[in-house]
Amino acid sequence: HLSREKLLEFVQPHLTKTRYEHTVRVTETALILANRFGANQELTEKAAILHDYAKYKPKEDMERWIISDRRLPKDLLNHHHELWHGPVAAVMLEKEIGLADSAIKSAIACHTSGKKNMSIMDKVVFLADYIEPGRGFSGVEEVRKTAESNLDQACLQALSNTIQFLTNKSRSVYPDTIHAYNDLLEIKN
Ligand code: DGI
Ligand code: FE
Ligand code: FE
Ligand code: FE
Repeated sequence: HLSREKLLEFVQPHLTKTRYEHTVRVTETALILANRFGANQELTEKAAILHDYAKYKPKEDMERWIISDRRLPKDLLNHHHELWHGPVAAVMLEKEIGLADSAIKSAIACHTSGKKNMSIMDKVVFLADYIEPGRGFSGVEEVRKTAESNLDQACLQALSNTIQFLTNKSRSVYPDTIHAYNDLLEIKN
């Protein structure tokens, strides 16, 4: 059983100082959201602490994991490597620290793109990563306001902002991002 302190000590050497501070803020934000929307506190805390574990792994290492682990979607290789660190972290942590909990692995894996049928905990970690107090994305203030009362609507706004940001820059949009967006639109309507 790993405590919050032990897990933070574990991830710190894998992150930069600013990324570690982001991780602490994501964890605090995720716990508030978990409490508000009814996700498991202990599992949410672990997923949040570990979510960016693979952020600074060499691209070549992540590529090897995607090629060799049958659970990792191969289509990641056709998209920007920024999308790889979540899915890769989930499988690396399984091997390196015996992370077995599928809810934690799911939240880590989909924290950048989202996906269809996200659990409450998936949404909480995804949204915490987007609205933590250090973020300055355009439109984040509105998402923070929505997150005070509506988890799905806040995730939908975050996804919409991200999709607009990417298309404005003519960058590809990963299919799971679109799937998450369409899925949440359906919940709303
Ligand atoms: O790891 P963090 O910086 O805390 O945040 P993150 O894991 O949400 O990664 C954000 C980056 O990922 C940001 O540069 C936008 C990019 N991104 C998110 N969704 C997509 C995407 N990039 C592409 N190409 N396609 C996506 O669907
Ligand atoms: Fe990330
Ligand atoms: Fe994100
Ligand atoms: Fe993050």
